[in-house]
Amino acid sequence: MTYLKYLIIPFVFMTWVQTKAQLPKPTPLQMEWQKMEQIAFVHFSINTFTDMEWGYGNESPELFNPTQLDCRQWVKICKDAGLKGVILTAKHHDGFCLWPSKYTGHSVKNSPWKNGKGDVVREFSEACKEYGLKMGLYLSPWDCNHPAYGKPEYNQYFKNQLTELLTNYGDLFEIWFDGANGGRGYYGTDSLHNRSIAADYYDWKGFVEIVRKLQPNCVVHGGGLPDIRWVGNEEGHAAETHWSSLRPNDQFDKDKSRPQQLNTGHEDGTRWLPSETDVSVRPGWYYHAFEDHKVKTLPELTDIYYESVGRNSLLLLNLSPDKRGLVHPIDSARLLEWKRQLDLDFSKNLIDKNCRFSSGEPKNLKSAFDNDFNSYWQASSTTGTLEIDFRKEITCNRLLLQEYIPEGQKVKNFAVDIWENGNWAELTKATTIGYKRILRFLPVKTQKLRIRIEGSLAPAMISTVAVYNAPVLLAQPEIRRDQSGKITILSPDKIGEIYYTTDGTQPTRSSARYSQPFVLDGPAIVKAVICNGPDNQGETTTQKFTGSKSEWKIVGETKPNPALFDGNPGSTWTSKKGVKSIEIDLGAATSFRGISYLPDQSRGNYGIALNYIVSVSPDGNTWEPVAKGEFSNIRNNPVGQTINFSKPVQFQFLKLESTLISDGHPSLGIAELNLITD
Ligand code: FUL
Repeated sequence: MTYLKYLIIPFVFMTWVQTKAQLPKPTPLQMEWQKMEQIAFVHFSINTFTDMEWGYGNESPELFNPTQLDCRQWVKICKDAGLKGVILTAKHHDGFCLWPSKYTGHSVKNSPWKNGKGDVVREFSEACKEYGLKMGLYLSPWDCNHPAYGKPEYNQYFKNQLTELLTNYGDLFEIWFDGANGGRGYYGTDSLHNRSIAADYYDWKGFVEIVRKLQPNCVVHGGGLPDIRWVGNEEGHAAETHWSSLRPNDQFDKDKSRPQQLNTGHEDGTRWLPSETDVSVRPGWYYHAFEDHKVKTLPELTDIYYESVGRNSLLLLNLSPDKRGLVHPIDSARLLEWKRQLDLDFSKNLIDKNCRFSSGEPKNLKSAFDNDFNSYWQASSTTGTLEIDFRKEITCNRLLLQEYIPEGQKVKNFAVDIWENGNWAELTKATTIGYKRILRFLPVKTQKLRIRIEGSLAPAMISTVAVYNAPVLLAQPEIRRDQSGKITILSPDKIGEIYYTTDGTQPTRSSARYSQPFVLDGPAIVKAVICNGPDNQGETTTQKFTGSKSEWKIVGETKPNPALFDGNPGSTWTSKKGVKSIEIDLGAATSFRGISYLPDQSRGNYGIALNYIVSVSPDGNTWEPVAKGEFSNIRNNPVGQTINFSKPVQFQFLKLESTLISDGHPSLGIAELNLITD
């Protein structure tokens, strides 16, 4: 045994010395970027005026005419909301430029705004300077307006524009090259057509060289993934296990999608490529008045914070100024509420000078608790413990940890214990930490707390441990109706009591208290709220239901189909392989003026329709098409879509078909399908 020790110890030591040497580390620029933690996006352009998410490139610059454009208002809101930098869409996929580019007429210079003398990028850069926020720009490589798009010379056009933006507007902290490319566009012609490009079409290397030369302190998003990576979705969450490192492109796992791997990173990654979580405060990236009631709620935005910043990612939160050129008051109020909530959550670190700390490795122990990122405690092996004795009973529901990542990300998994009746009891287990990891749990009372690092790539370096007791933020209830008309109301966190109304009024503690499902078929409106204790009332959920679905049948299917008719966005119906459509027998001639389609909401996003044809029929045999089009950006942002017909129809049969399903999936997936009747 004694001899064995001499063999094992050098072996273990060698293994982690080796691993340590190989661990990827951030550059000082990546480190500075990561410490910003939360930044803003602003999507504002011609799409704001055409009510679109992806323009076609043939929109007239005449349409761009904000009446009260004020970039100072946007930037001030971002600053007040605690966001540290702002990225503006200087040019989106439609090719319209918010600055008077020398290289195209498709810009503000041919718009009525300020008689063509305006420059939004200039006003934006001045506002950023005034409020002390870092400035970033988004420049879309896909350009549906430019005649040369798809030909080699377009790369030069793009470089010219990039040079203009990087030269004339002061320092940039981030440049965003968007990878999206839907193919279709006008490209300076009279007809809508497709231009496909090869995988190596863009001169990413050349683009990045220009950035390095003109703005050496600017990180690059996209563009062959040089500095930072997309988090793999536009819903606002990094995976719980989240590595800031990634393998080279040709070593990605074959059995997992690329977005899934960007969402987790690779434990054995060899490049430091931290993730950025981009998500909009609204369902879309651009302003649409019809989404005013869909601005994310406070609990939703708070979840986004915990699932991005709290999972080792950086949050990029989008604002969508409206046609006036101002952020809508609903959005600005929500952002400020969000800031207030986060300030409350982290208002008091319960680790203070009265606490006592212990560990198997006592050296530099205090450095883990001194709130200084640059000082850290280091474990002596790939496991280790950190123990806090509060010396009085405390109540807590948040644990914040930070690894000293300038030396790489190491922790693979850890557990948290609390002190219960004179013994340690495991509270929770988790995986990675990285730059910042925040665990949320239901409030516990304890006098001691212990962090057990169970495995790491090399001895962990922990620079921050903090413990908080955040006020309980009540989630919004979920209201579902199944095919039989049965309504179920759920409290996602299973905290508090649910109160509801069915007459359109606001529910309060004096409204009906929900205890079990009830039937309410036909057109209906249900509002519900969660209350906890005498003073804590959450936000109201409002759910409108159109006519009854009790007689609906999927043509060709004999079994009832709960997934399509259960009112549960979390379950999805899929068509048979190779069939990219659905026919529904509504049971009787029904009048409606459109339909709504919710694609699969699972992380795999199965069978998303990229385009649609809706047809109606009196008998299921002769069909009349009533709407045809595409769902822009639905793959990255699979939110509910609305299809409005040019006039109301009255028919018994409805067909939704798609000729283009995302990711080459052989079937159409539908989480929910509803008629629009009002
Ligand atoms: C996507 C784009 O297609 C969206 O329109 C939006 O700009 C988002 C941030 O990136 O890829």
